[in-house]
Amino acid sequence: MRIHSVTLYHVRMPLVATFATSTHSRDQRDALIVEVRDTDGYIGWGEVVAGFAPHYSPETTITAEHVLADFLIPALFDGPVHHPGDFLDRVAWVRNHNMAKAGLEMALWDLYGKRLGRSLRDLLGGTRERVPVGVSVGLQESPQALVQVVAAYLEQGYRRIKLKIKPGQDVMFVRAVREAFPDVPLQVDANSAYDLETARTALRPLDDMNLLLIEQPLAYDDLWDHHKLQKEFRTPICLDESITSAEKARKAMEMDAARVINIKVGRVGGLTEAVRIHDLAAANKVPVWSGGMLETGIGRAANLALASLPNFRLPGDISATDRYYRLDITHERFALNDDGTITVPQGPGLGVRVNREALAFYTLHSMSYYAE
Ligand code: NPQ
Ligand code: MG
Repeated sequence: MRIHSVTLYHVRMPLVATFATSTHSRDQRDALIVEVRDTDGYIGWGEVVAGFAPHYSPETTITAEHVLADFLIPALFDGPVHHPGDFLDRVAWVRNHNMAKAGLEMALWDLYGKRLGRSLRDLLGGTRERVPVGVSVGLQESPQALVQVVAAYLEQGYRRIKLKIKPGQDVMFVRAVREAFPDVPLQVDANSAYDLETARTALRPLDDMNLLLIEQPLAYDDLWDHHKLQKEFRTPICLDESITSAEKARKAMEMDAARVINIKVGRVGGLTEAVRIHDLAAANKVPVWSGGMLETGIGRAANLALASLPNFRLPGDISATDRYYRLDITHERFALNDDGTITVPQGPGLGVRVNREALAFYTLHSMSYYAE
């Protein structure tokens, strides 16, 4: 593939409902959409999931735009790309900025698949046609309010519920949901809101609530204290923020700091690295599942393709489009099947078509870059 040009669109999309985690609360989603065009006229799309502010990870929409414009896109223009993985090798010298790398790599995968007439799912080695999904429920005012929100999602057909927690809004809230729905598959995510001392005492009662896992209770870059916490809990500790590469995943598994791994394409620097983590976890008998970053239809399609791989053994945070957006930037909208799954797109590449009118409607600014 010879790349002709790249266009970056900074979009800001209103969310259907405010989403609150231990770190912050948002009612709109910023993202950077990447359009890659090759010299034969094929187009590929990608999504950079970094947010407006660096609450979840160090990157933001604007740092990603900077790193793409000044380093990653010039490297892409440096020569032909035979495979999306080639491009990542060429920019391995760029430290971190995983979400920026992943957004451009995703566009190259889409382009690569369209050129070959093959779906991303097939290219990645996916085996399933539909994948089990769940919903991530933001922090609510009271345990009663939370139970009502959960009831509504169960009504819609979600078969697994993830509750956000933080100090002061944890045990009472989770217990209320567990008592209202004794059999529902349930898990919690603290987004790094505790330190080891507070976690081992405050979260203690959660160990008796039959949870699938406790996600990232401690610092966003920690492994060791998660290892120490796991020794005191029967419930599996799952890492999200801390796993930024296959190397980190290896170390976490070696020290028993992650009995489950949440895989996010952006956080780990692309689909190639995500598959590497999947394979490594499979070899260690550690189940993985697909996290979510409130993606548009582009990133959502990529998550579905990835989650069709065999070691994705827990439902993903890949909800239906209408859980987040009234109008998306893809013509395709993803909906829940009756069995609590979402169907993986089958068309070439990501298998979605961008709605250029919607994209323009949400775009704050865009910039095009051309190969020499
Ligand atoms: C997580 N996602 O697993 C992330 C956190 C996250 C679906 O729970 C705006 C506001 C964007 C909050 C992206 C889910 C966000 C956000 C991701 C939270 O930790
Ligand atoms: Mg998380």
